[in-house]
Amino acid sequence: MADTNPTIDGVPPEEFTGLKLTPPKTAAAGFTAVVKSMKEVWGKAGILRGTKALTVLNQKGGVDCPSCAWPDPDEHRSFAEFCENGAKAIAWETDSRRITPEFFKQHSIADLAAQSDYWHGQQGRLTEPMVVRVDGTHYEPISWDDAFQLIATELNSLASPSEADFYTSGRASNEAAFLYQLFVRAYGTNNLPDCSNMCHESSGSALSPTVGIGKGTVKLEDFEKSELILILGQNPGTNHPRMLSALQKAKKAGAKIIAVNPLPEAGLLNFRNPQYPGGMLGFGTDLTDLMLPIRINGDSAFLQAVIKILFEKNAIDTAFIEEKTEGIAELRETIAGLSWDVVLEQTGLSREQIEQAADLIAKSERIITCWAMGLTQHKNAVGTIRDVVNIILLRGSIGKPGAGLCPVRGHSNVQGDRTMGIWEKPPAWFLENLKKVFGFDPPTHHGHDTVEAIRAMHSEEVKVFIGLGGNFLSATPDTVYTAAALRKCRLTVQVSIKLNRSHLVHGQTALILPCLGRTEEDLQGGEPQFVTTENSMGVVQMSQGKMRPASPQLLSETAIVARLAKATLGSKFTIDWEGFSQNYDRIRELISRVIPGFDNYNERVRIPGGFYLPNGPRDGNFKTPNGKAKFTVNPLSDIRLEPGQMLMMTIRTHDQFNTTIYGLDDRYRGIKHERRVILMNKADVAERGLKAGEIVDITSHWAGQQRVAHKFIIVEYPIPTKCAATYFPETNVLIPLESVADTSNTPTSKSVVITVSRHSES
Ligand SMILES: Nc1nc2c(c(=O)[nH]1)N[C@H]1C(S)=C(S)[C@@H](COP(=O)(O)OP(=O)(O)OC[C@H]3O[C@@H](n4cnc5c(=O)[nH]c(N)nc54)[C@H](O)[C@@H]3O)O[C@H]1N2
Ligand SMILES: Nc1nc2c(c(=O)[nH]1)N[C@H]1C(S)=C(S)[C@@H](COP(=O)(O)OP(=O)(O)OC[C@H]3O[C@@H](n4cnc5c(=O)[nH]c(N)nc54)[C@H](O)[C@@H]3O)O[C@H]1N2
Ligand code: SF4
Ligand SMILES: [Mo]
Repeated sequence: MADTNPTIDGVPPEEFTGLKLTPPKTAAAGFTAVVKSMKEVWGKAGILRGTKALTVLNQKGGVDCPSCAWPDPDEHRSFAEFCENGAKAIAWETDSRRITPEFFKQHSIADLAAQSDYWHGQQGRLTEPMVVRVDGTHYEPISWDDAFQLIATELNSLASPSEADFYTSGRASNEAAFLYQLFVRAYGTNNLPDCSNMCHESSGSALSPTVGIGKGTVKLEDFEKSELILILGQNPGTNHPRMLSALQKAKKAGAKIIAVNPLPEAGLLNFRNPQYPGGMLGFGTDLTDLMLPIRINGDSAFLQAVIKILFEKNAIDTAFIEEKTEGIAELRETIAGLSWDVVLEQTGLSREQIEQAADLIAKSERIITCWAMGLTQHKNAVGTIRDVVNIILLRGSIGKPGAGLCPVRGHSNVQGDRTMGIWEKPPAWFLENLKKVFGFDPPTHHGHDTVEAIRAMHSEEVKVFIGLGGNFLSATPDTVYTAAALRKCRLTVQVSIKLNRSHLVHGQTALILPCLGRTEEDLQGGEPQFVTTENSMGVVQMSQGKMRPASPQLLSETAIVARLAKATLGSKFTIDWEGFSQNYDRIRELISRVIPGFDNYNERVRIPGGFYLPNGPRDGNFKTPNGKAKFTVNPLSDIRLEPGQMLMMTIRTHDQFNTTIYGLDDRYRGIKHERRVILMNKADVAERGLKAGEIVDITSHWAGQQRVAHKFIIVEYPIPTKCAATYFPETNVLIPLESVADTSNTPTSKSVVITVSRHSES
């Protein structure tokens, strides 16, 4: 493969920033985290604005943190209900710097593409709608009316509505998301790919058929009531920092914790809670009782070995299994044939370690299993998560306090967006309800998910791409291919708050539509509006921005969707788009008529703290066709590494939110001021005749194809042999579009087969 070019291929520039290494940390948070939060917020937003933004963060009636989807306590919120990374998200959004039309006049699109993702984020907030027309080199201002007209004309000129794709990133509010899917379906397609397709889709695919709901079943308060918490493939210290408070409380109440992770992540080891004086002074709580340094994608082998031991010990909840489940006989029979040799090879663990874990599981009746991307982004991800379900069902550990399944969601409203109908495969009941309430026939054929959307753009079957938030180019796999796909579009549109790479690798015509962030006051017809979101535990609550908008020209996402719908559909349906955007209560009123669990939405969401959505399994009811939870038989990983190959996971640093790069450090892992690194085991480095600090190129291998990412510095790290780690999105160029999880079609961002070789300037 030839060298890649940021301007054409959408890859970040291959420049080093100056690596500094310190030993990995063995505790998370504490005083440094507080100092970092304040430095970030005051540095970007200024002291007054920054403090104002933070005082309403995660408070009842305030702003729901726009970062992750971890829930807030139902009761007793402290004055500082946020974490370092929540503060970074706020600082990033309340940035006092501005990108004006003058900026785009000065910098061509090609120049901007040559800058790093970090630099893009440092330029400040977008302020006006911008357009680049066919063969243009620079973005130019465009009025909102002209922008909507341009999109409407393109959409209405397509031979079929399925020639357009409508992406959503998980920060969009319930109101914006509901209106968006309504518009897209009224327009005539289910082409609603979203970030969830790359994230927890595997969890939904695993949970819906087995327990009858595609979401988690625990509440925050369950953590304190649990005897055992299993955390698989998740780095909460960085990605869900306030989960550490819940783990700390659980520990203090006597729970044990098992962490399954190739890396000894600081947040899994010890937590110094900055909300308590002791935590600030450096006194922490040890969290994990059993740390299992598993090989990448060895989880299914680990879980199946545990299941085998549970059967052998007869440590199963027979009464629960008989009453509530089906399919155990087949599981028992298949698992009996599991080979320990395969288990030990795939997990890289010892038999004793696995037996210790099984022992703790066998002894506990109230078990919570938490997981995130370390489980969901593999070929056999859905099967692995179904094995998590198998363990929970064997122990009867669901439908009672302190027990259950806890997929920990990513984006702050990704779960709510799906509830609102952002789904390329909408269930029939949802479409029927839309028809009943809005009087049109929604399309029933399935639309494109993210991977299918990329393929469809590449084959020019799709000609228009619209992104409600997110950074499609950088978040998706196979960067060079995806860049080519976006470039083939007639029109690409990005609704954004800051500059990102998806603005710079674009269709023949492209629009940037700048919108309000969640911290900003949203006035419609002079009346302040609020939006609502659903967190990882199914709590729906309000969020109301209080800050002055970054520019008077910004529109809310809801207003953008409403005006786009009006421009495109005119008065084709009796849907009062304008009325919706004037008063969000009207949208919520309609949501309550379409989606179960939202009765009296407007009233109940105004109660401080919001309300829980119904959750069958939480109450012991499995809404599967016959009312039983299902045991399933699942495959092990079929990845066989050839000599010299390693399996690579692409992970987040402590200084990023997905493709948004706040800074260049990965503080807890001791990797500073550099993102172009590859973490390898010392033995693997030596075996290849390489040395720590050397620069390598990484080649991925897939079905005879090779993809290359250039210039990464070797960092020796405590990671199992044959495993490597790099940061996303720099290495997305290595992930083949075809390499996806079975059933969920999620890109396998955590299982990339690679080799490394000394970098050569060719
Ligand atoms: N600050 C911050 N917060 C975030 C985000 C962010 O980027 N920054 N992103 C948000 C989003 S959208 C999401 S989805 C979540 C992501 O949250 P995480 O899933 O925690 O994020 P990743 O960095 O992808 O980390 C995956 C973890 O799984 C481990 N892992 C990787 N492969 C395997 C495996 O095969 N088996 C096991 N057992 N472990 C494995 C890695 O070592 C790492 O600790 O965080 C959300 N919150
Ligand atoms: N290799 C690899 N790839 C991955 C992953 C991985 O672990 N490894 N993780 C995957 C996962 S879990 C996810 S969720 C996806 C994330 O995919 P996306 O959700 O598409 O990406 P983000 O980086 O979260 O989006 C950032 C952009 O959102 C815009 N934005 C921020 N706030 C707002 C807002 O309030 N409104 C609007 N309209 N725009 C806003 C900003 O302009 C910003 O540039 O990436 C996936 N890609
Ligand atoms: S844990 Fe997540 S939601 Fe809570 S403050 Fe931190 S980043 Fe925000
Ligand atoms: Mo995610």
